Amino acid sequence: MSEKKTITAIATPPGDGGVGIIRLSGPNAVLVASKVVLFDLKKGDTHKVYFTKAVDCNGEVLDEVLIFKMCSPRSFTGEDVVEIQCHGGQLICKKILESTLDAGAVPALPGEFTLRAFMNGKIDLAKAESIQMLIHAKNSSALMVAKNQLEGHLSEKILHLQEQLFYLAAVMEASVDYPEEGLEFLSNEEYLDQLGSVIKSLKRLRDSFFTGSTLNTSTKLCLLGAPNVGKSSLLNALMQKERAIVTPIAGTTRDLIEGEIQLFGHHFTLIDTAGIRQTDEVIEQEGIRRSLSAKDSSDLVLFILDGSRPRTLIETELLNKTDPAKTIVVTNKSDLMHPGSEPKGVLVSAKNLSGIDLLQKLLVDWIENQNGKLSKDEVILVQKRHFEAVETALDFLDTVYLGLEAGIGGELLVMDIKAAIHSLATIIGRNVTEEVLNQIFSHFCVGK
Ligand SMILES: Nc1nc2c(ncn2[C@@H]2O[C@H](COP(=O)(O)OP(=O)(O)OP(=O)(O)O)[C@@H](O)[C@H]2O)c(=O)[nH]1
Ligand SMILES: [Mg+2]
Repeated sequence: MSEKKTITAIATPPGDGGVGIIRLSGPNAVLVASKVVLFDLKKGDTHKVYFTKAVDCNGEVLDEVLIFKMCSPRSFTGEDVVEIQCHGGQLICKKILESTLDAGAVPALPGEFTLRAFMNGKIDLAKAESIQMLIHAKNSSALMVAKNQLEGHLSEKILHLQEQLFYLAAVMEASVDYPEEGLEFLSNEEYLDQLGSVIKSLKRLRDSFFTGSTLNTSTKLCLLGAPNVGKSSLLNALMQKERAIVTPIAGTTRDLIEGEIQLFGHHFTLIDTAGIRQTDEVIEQEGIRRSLSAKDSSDLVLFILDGSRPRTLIETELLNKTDPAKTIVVTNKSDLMHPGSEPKGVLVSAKNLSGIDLLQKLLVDWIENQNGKLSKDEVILVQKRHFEAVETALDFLDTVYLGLEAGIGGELLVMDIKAAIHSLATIIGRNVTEEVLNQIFSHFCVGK
């Protein structure tokens, strides 16, 4: 990824919308943009917006646009940046993009704008990664953690731990350099005490990765039950659209049907399944096999009973086999309640939508109980790369701790402290190889 060239990309997502943004960054951003609009941007002020028209390489007008110039270093990338805001049609964005290419810019690679921001010292690596997380956050907890990371909380924590380790390394080195002075800068106990506290903080951070790694995932929610109980109707009610076919015929759904919903900041993947019953029909048998497999691979099961009739033996058996920790029982068709139906769990009617809000609340409560509520400025590890760096640092520091306990001199241990500092530095982007950088930024979208 060359830093000399001026890069260009559509920064807004594909699809039609109110506005589309074409973003340029690099030494010739202003020059290129001036060729693409009917306005001499070189004469325009920095951080000001101008209204003009975009043209193609033949001078043909493409659209009315707003153009925004941000001169280096006061821009996201630290380079000269120009953003062209046009109307948000896919085709018009593409035409203006082509025009910037004709005028001398080159297409940006995925994540290249953020890579440049990192290279130019505008953001550290942990912050760059948080931008990616922010864009792809599936729920409010993931969004909150990404925001904390973007604000630099993780970087600050790492820097603080590094400072403590630098101090210990410096004192150890000083004791080695001036042994004849007989100076004891820190007693062995003090070393152990200070190192122990760094190790404890790092272990807490490492352990947070379990929460962090599952934070941005969608919860797989399987709708299970006998045929005709209203699984597909409930899926449609939760999705607020006619996603699955609903008929009065038992055995309507044959295959798994998925749909995505967001509930109070939590993302769910709903899976409608074929109703479970004894059958000789081959297609239905396969459908039921898939239903049971979906049940096993889901995070949570909505076990649906039919309130308009008594429960069957098969239903009772199946219910007894479900794990109560990952099951919410729902009695549907509450509008047709049968006196012998033994309603269980939450009562809903997919038909008149009663009880759906209560069910939604139970789903959200279940997730929040699983994750544990994150406090507002909680620093947790989300990226595997960060987790591995902390693990490596801990390995070195554990060696140092054991060494100190065994009475080994600081001169033999200082190298391990430095190795731990080095490993932590990779989180914020010092000492990372180009290969690692390319790996990180290749996951970004073009235009970011
Ligand atoms: N009165 C009433 N009817 C309902 C309710 N929910 C579903 N139904 C009806 O019950 C029948 C079966 O509904 P589906 O949603 O197809 O049931 P299913 O569990 O997906 O059935 P299979 O796909 O065959 O396993 C349809 O006629 C629905 O209109 C409800 O809450 N009240
Ligand atoms: Mg169905």
